[in-house]
Amino acid sequence: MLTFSDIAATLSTLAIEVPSWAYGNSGTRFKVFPQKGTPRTPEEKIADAAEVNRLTGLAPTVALHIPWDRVDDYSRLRDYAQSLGVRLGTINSNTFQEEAYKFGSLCHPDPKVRQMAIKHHLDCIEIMRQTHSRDLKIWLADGTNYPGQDDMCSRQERLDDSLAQIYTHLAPGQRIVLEYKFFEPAFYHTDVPDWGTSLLHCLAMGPAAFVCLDTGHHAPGTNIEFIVAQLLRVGRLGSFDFNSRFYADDDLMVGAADPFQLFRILHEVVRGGGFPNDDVQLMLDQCHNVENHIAGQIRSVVNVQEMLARALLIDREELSQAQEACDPLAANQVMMDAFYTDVRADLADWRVSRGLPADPVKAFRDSGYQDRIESERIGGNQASWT
Ligand code: PSV
Ligand code: MN
Repeated sequence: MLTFSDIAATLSTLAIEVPSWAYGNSGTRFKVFPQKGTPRTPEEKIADAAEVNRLTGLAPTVALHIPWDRVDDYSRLRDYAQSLGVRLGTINSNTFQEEAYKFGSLCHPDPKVRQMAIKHHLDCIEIMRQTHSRDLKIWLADGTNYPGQDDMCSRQERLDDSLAQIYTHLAPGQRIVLEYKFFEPAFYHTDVPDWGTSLLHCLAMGPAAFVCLDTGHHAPGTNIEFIVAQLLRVGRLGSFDFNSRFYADDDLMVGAADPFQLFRILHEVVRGGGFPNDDVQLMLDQCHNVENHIAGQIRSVVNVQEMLARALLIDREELSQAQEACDPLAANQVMMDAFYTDVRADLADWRVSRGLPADPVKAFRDSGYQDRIESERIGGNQASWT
């Protein structure tokens, strides 16, 4: 059994990207609950994200969503982020909120709509140049609600063609990460429903295209860690959107619903060379509907850190020996010993040794930051996904 000091150096390289939209108001299709102090501008979202990083040392980059985070001057936004000790990360395109996209975007039957969606992605690539972002993340709401509504195969061909057009505009060092989701908002069929479809399109695009795995986008019971292992094996796991689900795409705090699943996923990430590895971007994709936005983000990055620490504690040599000896009880015991190791006290010490608060959520509550933004952020339009 390894000890915390064996893994501390590796664990210290952990960096989790936070999503700008987590700081805005969110809810369900029934109700969005506004919170006091919610950011009204991309700058205010970045300031909140910087607070998460300041208290945890874990969140050095912020992902933007376009057009939600549209500004006139992206170099200025980049400098602003830098002045707060963070950087701008993945640029997320949005092809799900325009009237024109009612029947799809990159897969739409009408070439004019497809062209509009392609143009949006080219705009995102230009933003990436100015923000110094590496990744363009594409998630498509495309699909159909009824059998026969459109020809599924033709839609794949259109997607192939649209993605190829976008891909050719990537600058050296830039990447596309293609996210999949098995349902919603389309309910009969989705154009990129699973990792296999995403992978096929990535292979067709070229070596700078990777799959994005959102942990909430799978049917109940799916063995997500197998998908992680498989994508790492073929070198095409580009990024994670971490969150938790009980039912569907719930976007709850990662590690909240099933910490053991998160542990198993992170074990495969480590096993497959996905950590430490800058090429696998660990990102949150969450909404905080009933909890404080900033505290919810802090709790989430700490949850990833805790489960990663436990995954790193797995004695891989012992595990391999038990596996090669076909001894399932011993092999499983190695996994469970690591999983049941409480790393919270060691992590508190680790934080203090780096000048960070031992308990980041408590430190946030005591910091007065929330009071300050509640009194300063009066008027204007609070950010919200609706
Ligand atoms: C879609 O459900 C998704 O997971 C995509 O990553 C979007 O960009 C994000 O949620 C925010 O709507
Ligand atoms: Mn996502």
